[in-house]
Amino acid sequence: MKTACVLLSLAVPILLASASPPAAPPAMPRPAGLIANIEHRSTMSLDGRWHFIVDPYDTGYFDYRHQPRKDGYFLRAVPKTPRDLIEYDFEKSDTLAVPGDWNSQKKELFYYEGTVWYERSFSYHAPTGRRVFLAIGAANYFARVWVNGAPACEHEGGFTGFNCEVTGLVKDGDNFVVIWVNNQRRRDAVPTDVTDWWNYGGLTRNVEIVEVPESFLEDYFLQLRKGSTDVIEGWVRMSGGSHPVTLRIPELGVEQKLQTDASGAASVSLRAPGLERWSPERPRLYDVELEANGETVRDRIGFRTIEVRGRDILVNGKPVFLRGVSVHEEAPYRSGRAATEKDAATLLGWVKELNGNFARLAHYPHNRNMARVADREGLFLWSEIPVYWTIDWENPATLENARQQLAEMIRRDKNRASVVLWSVGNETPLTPARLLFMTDLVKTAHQLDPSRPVTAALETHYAEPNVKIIDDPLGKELDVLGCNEYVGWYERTPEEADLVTWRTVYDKPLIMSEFGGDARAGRHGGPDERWTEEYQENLYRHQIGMLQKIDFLRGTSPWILMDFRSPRRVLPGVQDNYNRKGLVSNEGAKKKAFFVLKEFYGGIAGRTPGR
Ligand code: GCB
Repeated sequence: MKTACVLLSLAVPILLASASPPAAPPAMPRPAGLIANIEHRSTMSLDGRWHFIVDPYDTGYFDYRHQPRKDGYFLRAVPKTPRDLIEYDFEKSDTLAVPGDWNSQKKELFYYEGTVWYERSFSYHAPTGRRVFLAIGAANYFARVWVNGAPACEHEGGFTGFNCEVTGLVKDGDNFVVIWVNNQRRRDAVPTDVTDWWNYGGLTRNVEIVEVPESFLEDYFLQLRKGSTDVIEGWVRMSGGSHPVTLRIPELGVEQKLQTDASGAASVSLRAPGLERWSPERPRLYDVELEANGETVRDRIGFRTIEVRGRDILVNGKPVFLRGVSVHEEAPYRSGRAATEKDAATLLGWVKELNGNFARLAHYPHNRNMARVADREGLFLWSEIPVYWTIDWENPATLENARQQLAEMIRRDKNRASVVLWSVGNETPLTPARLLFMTDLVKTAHQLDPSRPVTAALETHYAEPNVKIIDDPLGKELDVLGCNEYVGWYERTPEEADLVTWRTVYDKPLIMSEFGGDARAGRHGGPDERWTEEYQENLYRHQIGMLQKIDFLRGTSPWILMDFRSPRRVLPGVQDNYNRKGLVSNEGAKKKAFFVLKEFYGGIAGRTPGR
């Protein structure tokens, strides 16, 4: 893994990974299609305090013969007479904040992996002639949802949102929702059972009720046509049927009337003279309005092109160098899952302070605020699915799961100008089964979004003692090569980076998607002393020297912006369950290497080093 270079008190027991997914109850519907731009629809937030029950044996779901219970906790039953036997009580149970993971909120849940039941009530006026959805931004990892005791939907995948249609389930007055969330790691899941990050469980992102018309604008995709400066093209899709849709961009004087076909689709192609393209230097966003069936959906969209030509990445037709850093969805100053706009602004603010124009969002789709803030601030993003390390490559259900997560990631963020790269995975092994699996994902990404290049963080090896070569056969399928390498940390010394040169068998741009080493903030010593800020600083200096000699290098995203929790990192007094490769500590202290990278990026802003 590490020598790799890549194209690119426990009251509750800790549960071990099980071999197979939890059995589905009968008649649990699949989620409805994701509704685009939920944040600007008519919504009612269900964020706040939710009651929870920790259920390591899944008592609320299965009976003692392991059959799904008809009287499970989802009924939220209350005794009607003193004789009634009901062995749970949400009302009297403790609460957790939503959004938020359970591990960082309750000491006794720090290491917990298993089932937690969430419950909250809400009063509601069920609108007539409207459809109602329950939108869950993310539930890690598996979720089953009931509204007023009736099954609403289930979803697998911890980092993408899903919607359950609850039109017939909600009523006027008091309602309740119960969500079973299970974060048991599984060999056949995506991600699989071993990762280098904390398996934060729970309702980690916003939960809201969304109201839309009977036939509603479900999705749309608007982009600047490649090679053009003012032609916007794409499509809109109604939930079904032929309907008029009006598209307006008032600041550009654009108004286009569309008519969807019987399937609900219409394509868009329009000229918008005077359009100012989005770029990191001038992140111009336009108010876009889409009116359909009495609903006006408002978005803020930036228009730019992204292309790969030979070894160059072109944005708006001009070569760019991506001055970045990798980022985990870890909350600054408090740890746990980041979820808020403020978290996103802090994390991405540090990227800007580094003189960066790019963040690699590792290793899974991050919350929606990241791309919104990046759109506003003028940062490029790499967005990835958790196809990480040793996936169950030969399992068709695992591939289907990965495809679904890829589709959900693309569906939510495809209108964000900041997102310039979709990544289909990280450090995957060189086996035929993996190649088929990953190739399928690359093709799926291209099909779903023909406008953006696809990448992956690959591993590499030495062709000669000091020559690293990028020749992973997956490179053939990718548009941009991602490569992770740890010269000076997992292999060799920082000084030896001076000897290393790089080759590729592909005429494609390379992003060095990871490099780095651990330092405990405030720990000082010589440049040869591991875990010190000086060691990390020295490593960055030598890495930067090596990287600048790679003539096909078009971006860097060292590992990593901020220290993040990982159960793999157990060294007392140093790691204490944190991966310490951050340029910033989990408490927000900037380490010496932060300033080395900042200086480097400041010096190359606007040009491509090594060219
Ligand atoms: C890697 C992985 C990343 C790890 C990192 C490390 O290659 O892609 O997820 O956290 O190395 O620190 O070892």
